[in-house]
Formats: sequence, C-alpha cells, structure tokens
Amino acid sequence: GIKRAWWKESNVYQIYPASFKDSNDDGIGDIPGIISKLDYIKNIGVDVVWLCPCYKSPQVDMGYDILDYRDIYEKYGTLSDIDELINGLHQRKMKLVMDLVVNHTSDQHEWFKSAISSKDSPYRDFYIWRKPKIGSNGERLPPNNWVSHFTGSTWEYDDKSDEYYLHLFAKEQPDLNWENPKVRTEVNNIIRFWLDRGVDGFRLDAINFISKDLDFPDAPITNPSAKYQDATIHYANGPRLHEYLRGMGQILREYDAFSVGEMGSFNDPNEVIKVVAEEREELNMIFQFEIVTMDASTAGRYFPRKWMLSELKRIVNKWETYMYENHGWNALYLENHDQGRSVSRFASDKPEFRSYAAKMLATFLGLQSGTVFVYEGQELGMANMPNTWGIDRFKDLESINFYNEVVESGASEEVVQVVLADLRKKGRDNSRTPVQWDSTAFAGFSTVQPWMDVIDDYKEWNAASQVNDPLSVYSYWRSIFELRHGYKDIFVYGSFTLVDSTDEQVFAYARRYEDKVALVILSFAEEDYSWTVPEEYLKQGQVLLSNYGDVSMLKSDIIMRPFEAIVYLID
Ligand code: TEU
Ligand code: CA
Repeated sequence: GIKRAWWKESNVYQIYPASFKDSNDDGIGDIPGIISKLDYIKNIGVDVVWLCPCYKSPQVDMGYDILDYRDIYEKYGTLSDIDELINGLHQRKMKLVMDLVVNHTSDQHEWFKSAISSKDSPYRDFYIWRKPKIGSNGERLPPNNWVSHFTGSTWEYDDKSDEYYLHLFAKEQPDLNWENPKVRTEVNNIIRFWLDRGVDGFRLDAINFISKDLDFPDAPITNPSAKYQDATIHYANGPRLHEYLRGMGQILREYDAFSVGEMGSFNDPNEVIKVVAEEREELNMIFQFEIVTMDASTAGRYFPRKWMLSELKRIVNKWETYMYENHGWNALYLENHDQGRSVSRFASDKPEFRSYAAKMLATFLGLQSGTVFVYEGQELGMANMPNTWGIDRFKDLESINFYNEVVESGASEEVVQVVLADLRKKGRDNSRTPVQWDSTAFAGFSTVQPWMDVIDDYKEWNAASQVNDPLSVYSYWRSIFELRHGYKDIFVYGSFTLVDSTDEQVFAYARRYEDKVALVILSFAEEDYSWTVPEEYLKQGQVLLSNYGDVSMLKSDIIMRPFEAIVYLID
C-alpha cells in the first residue's frame, strides 16, 4: 500500500478571484466576496481552497505578474481581508493554498525597476540579460529564436544597456534568475511570510521553468513558417530544477504545507516522478498537461485536433499506474483558469445531455487515484462561452495574441474561423466568466456589468437552483467528495486498473484495496451503447452512485445511456 497523508485525502477547490464573487459592486470579484461563500464551498466537501494570485499587480496577466509579493491587489481587498479569509477557512476546517508565481515578476516590481535602471543595479542579476545577436546584415537580433508562451520572442530589448532580458511569458513578466542565490533567498522569505501568516501551502506557477540552459541555444526549427520556435527543451526541467525544488521542499515540509507544482510542456512521468516521489522531498504533486493538450494540433495550441477515447484511456492509465507504483501522487484536473470548460470540451453541453455529461465527468475525474481539483463553476456544470461570442469579447492576452498572430500571418478567413471556434472551446477566457450564483441580473455575481460578460445561460444554470436540488450537478459533486471521504481506502489509497483499453465509447476503470473493488463505468457516447461487464466484476455488490439515479445492480450486458456513469462496489 501507499503512505497516508492529509493532502492525499483532500478535495481542492480553485478560486479565480476576479470572477468568483463581487462584494462591493465594482464588477470585479474580491476577497470579501469569497468570504461570503465559504459555507457554499464547505458544503461541497472541499478541504482545501487554492486561490489564484491576489497580490499587488498591474494585471497584465490577471495577477500572474506580481508587483509586491507581500501585499494584496487593491480591487481584491487588503491583507486583513486575507487574514479573515484564512480564519474563516480554518474555522470551517478548510485550508488555504496560495499561488506562488516565482518564475517571473511583473516589470513593475521594485527589483525589475531597479534592474532595468542601470547595469550596476544590485538587482540587475535578479533577471536574465544577454547581448544582442548580430545578424548577417549587421542588424540587431534577439539572443536566440525562442518563442514566448504568449507569442513573439522571449527577449525584450533594453536601449539603455543594449541588452535583452528574458521573458518566457509577456514582456511585462521578466523571468527571475534563479542562478542568483539572492533570488532564492528572497523566494524563501516570501514562502515563510505567507506560511507564518497562516497560509497552508502553495500552487507553484510554471515551476518547471525556473532552471534554464544557460547557453541559451537556438531551439530546433519545429515550425518552419514561424519566426520563433518552441524552446521548452531548453528551459523546462532544466539542470538545477531539483536542487531548487529541494530547497523549497525543505521549508514546505517544516510547515507540513501543501504543494502542487505546475509542469507544462512535460509529459514524461520518468521526469515528473523526480519531483513528486515522496523520498525526494520536493513537491507533493504536479499538474501535468497531457489531457489538456490532447486536443491541440501540432500547428499550435488553438488549432483543433480530434481525439479518441482510447487516447484518453492511455494517458490516464499511464499516470495512474506509474504514480501508484513509484510512490508518486497525481493532481487530477480537467479545468482551471487556463482551460475551457470540461463539459463543453470533453463531453457535451447540449441541453439534453449537459447535466448527465457534467456528472459523468465528475465521476471520471473524481474517483481516480490522486488529489482532485475542482475549478469554480465546474461543480455547477458551467459551460464554455456560446459560439455567438466574437473575438471582441475576449480579455485574455494569450488568446488575443494568438488570434492576432493568425490573422497577421495572412491566414484565410476559413482558418481564422477554425481558430476562433477552437478558442471558444479551449481558450482561457471560457473559465474566467463570472460564476453564476442565481438568476438575477449579472447572475448575482455583481449588480453592475462585470469585467467579463456573464454567459447567457445563467438563468437556468446557477448555484441557487442547484444547491438544494438532490439531482443537480452540484449535489452530484457532493456525492463524489463524500465517496472520497467515506471510502478512503479504496478511492484515495486504492490501486487503479483500466478495464477496457480499446472501446471508443465506454471508459471503465476499477479501484482496488485489499479485497475491496469498485468498478466505474462511464459512457462518452451521445447514444445508447451496449457494453459487456467483464466476468470478474459480476459479483455481489451495490451501486454506490449513478448519474441517472435508477440503477441498482449490474448485469453482464448493459445498455449505457448517453453519458451514463455507474459506480459499483463489490463487497
Ligand atoms: O501557466 C503556465 C503555462 O505554462 C502557460 O503556458 C499555460 O499553460 C497557458 O495558459 C497555456 O498556453 C501559468 C498560469 O497558470 C497562467 O495563467 C499564467 O498566464 C502563466 O503561468 C504565466 O504566469
Ligand atoms: Ca469588487
């Protein structure tokens, strides 16, 4: 068996502060708004709240550009609001996990303002500077061909010093130089500052990018038509990553803190295990990106790719079995603030299917081995923006830059429309629309027009109509979290077995702990579909949960209805 730990038994709920709940009617969510909903969150069965960045920030990237790590963005509240939030959560036996964004700062951070002011600044070496490259015609070029996550070069030129600084994300997000021990000390102090204040852990943003290949070599040309190239091989999981993570891991262990790292662009469990294997004392778990990149074409993140259920099975099986066998731990998610809504993306938001589909995905995700992360609104089956929304409704710089780049490349109108449709499916803004609290104006999120439009379906799809409805998506998520709490042996600590690796309509898996077995059967089909339950599971038992609510036993040949989910416990 595997070692027990509180963070393995915890259900996590992610909050995006701008979109959760507005308390003072300025159209922007805030910390008092969150405080007003703590009972709602507790009621789902949540143990840990992960709060996206709420620090002082010019908000070029929704707070992932931090200007002061020890203060709060005015529109979200104050430090004393955070203290109240911590207390409110602790009183309800929940914990608070903050977002630690230390691959980069804002260009408005004191450190960077000083660094860019002069080559002699004591903070110059907090960032990464390189001389220009001189082109064949004597022209000035960036030091290499790396492409930024938000399009364009990863290098920004500074006239004053005739040097470029590195930014893997926006130019307003200069990368910190982790080679500098002073940077690491500052980060450690920030970590202690928040843990001492009562925070219970961190989600570590883009954490596998902190150690770069210091030669900054050109990236291989993988996209011949593009000016700049994907360079993740040169900065993801770099040479000193584990040394840095052990340093942070030590402090985190001192406080028994929660930790989940974000490891984009890296789907190799042999590398990931080096971060999450218990004996290595780095992080508790990481977010890998294999599921959420499965539906992107090689042409780019927002070009669609058709996926097969067998691929999803292969991915899930790979991570589930690998982590279980190697003392690792999975962070399970289908949504976050960087992704489209799962019901629209991986199942169906057609009115006749939406509720079943959202519950089926809850079962799919919620009963796997790992810690489950639910993103605000996912517990309500919130859907993507409607296909009537044009690019003018988007707010996210990544999506807008991507779209503009496609348009400027001279793509045909048809290709532009394909990209726009894909942005409505996967673009980051889909999950950033205001949470739908009730059927009043602006979905009860605010009394004024919010910073982002509310999705038009809020009159029907909202929290007020779901909280007390036993058949709602919300109540179904409660049941999932109840199963995780009530059957820890099997649903938290049990092993995982993929039951049928080839069927393209039904995803079935078993969880096993000693002589206890649970079988989870999920249909991804929009039609009735017949499936044969393997012999070994046809034993005396009980249905623990089913999204159609009328299944009480298993027989060998079952007709799975559209997006049906059945959880069967053999006892
Ligand atoms: O995202 C890191 C990351 O790797 C991004 O490229 C992310 O995958 C992107 O949305 C997909 O292209 C984190 C945060 O989650 C994101 O919101 C921030 O914008 C980013 O870091 C920069 O801090
Ligand atoms: Ca507000």
